[in-house]
Amino acid sequence: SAGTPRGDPRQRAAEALERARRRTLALTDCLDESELTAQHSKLMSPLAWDLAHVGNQEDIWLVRAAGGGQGVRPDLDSVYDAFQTPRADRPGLPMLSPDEARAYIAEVRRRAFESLDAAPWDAGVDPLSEEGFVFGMVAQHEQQHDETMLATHQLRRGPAVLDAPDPLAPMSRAWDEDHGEVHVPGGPFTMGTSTEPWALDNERPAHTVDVPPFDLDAVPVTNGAYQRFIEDGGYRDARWWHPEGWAYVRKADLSAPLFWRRDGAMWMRRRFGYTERVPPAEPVMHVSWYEADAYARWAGRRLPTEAEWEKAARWDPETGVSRRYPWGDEPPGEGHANLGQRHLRPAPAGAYPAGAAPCGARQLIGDVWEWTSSDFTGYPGFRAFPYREYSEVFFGSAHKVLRGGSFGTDEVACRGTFRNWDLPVRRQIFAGFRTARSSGGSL
Ligand code: AVJ
Ligand code: FE
Repeated sequence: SAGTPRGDPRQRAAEALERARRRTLALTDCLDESELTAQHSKLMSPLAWDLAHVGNQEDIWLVRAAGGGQGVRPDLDSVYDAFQTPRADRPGLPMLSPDEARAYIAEVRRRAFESLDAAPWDAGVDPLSEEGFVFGMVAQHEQQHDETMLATHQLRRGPAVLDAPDPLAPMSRAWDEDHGEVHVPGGPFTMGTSTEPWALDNERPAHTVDVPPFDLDAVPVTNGAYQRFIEDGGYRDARWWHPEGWAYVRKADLSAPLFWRRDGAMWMRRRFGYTERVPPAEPVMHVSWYEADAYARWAGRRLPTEAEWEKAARWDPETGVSRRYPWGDEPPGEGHANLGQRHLRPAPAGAYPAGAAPCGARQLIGDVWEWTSSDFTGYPGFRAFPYREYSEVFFGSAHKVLRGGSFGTDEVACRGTFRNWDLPVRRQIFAGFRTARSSGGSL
């Protein structure tokens, strides 16, 4: 049925874990010890911390919780607990050296595979291991840190160390000029999931939400469109800004997305160690929620709610059923979406026609995370699982929801129901947005 992984669940888990590890090593083997232990930005951990942290979570959840073992290094839990030490203070921790971290995570992985072989996966036997949930959770966790490490690479100064081919441009017109919008009719749809086996607690349970009719940008807002907001004095006009956003741009003295710099009449940006002209047709990224919100108001529009985003991405008007992905239930293929760090940038707006949703919107999955207007809260019937610190402690009005994944998100950590969240001031993540308006006049 839809939402059930194909093939042997053990094999699916093993493949997801191995794919995550190949990526973790690719992101860390390319830098020397001093670069791995340096703090490239106060916003981020040293890469050597992420490296051992993914292994420590695997030690806790796969070696100990699922496998019933003693754990490889329980004494390291406090060093790699994200809640005990904020990112800015992590350089002061008694961390493993990069080589020690590599040996630690390899040993944890060896023991995790023993747990995987022994796990009783009959439905109902053990909620921690049913359908391999906890293995999927750990693979998603490592991939999320890999995306965070990719953001650290973007913040790092110095010569480029990563390389990847560019994504294909759309075949058709210049989408940066007039990208148009799509219509989503009003009415109820199923939001969230109760059947997707590796869905995290915050995606559950499935519930009905009645969404009034709205129009949505067919593609994410582009650099070209965003430049017009800048050139129209958008950053200097309080009318467009949320009051907190206005205070923030004044104080931080912001005038463009992070990593942009003006060179005469041209906008330039730094991207993974290279400086290049800002490509007008590409989705804008490295903007905070406040900037996205201000742009939308300037454009006479607003950010979509999280429910609107998910209805546009999943609701099939033919069947009334919510899909796993905009294009259907099949896992993301290379023609559907720009995911998995195959490329080191978003594709131009209008790419991936095969990944379009029933409403016609493109690039909802992949390319850039999309800010929504919604606060991160639990769905009706939410139950924290397997630990409160994954989601529940972040619920409230401090964090805004992002949807859809970026070019740096692996498919295991991305689907139509997947919810990401961050503070509205965050700019180092691979986040952009699209805008919406209610049908029939009012915003
Ligand atoms: C879901 C991306 C906000 O990185 O803080 C990693 C994921 N949780 N380790 C984050 C996560 C625990 C989380 N985000
Ligand atoms: Fe983590």
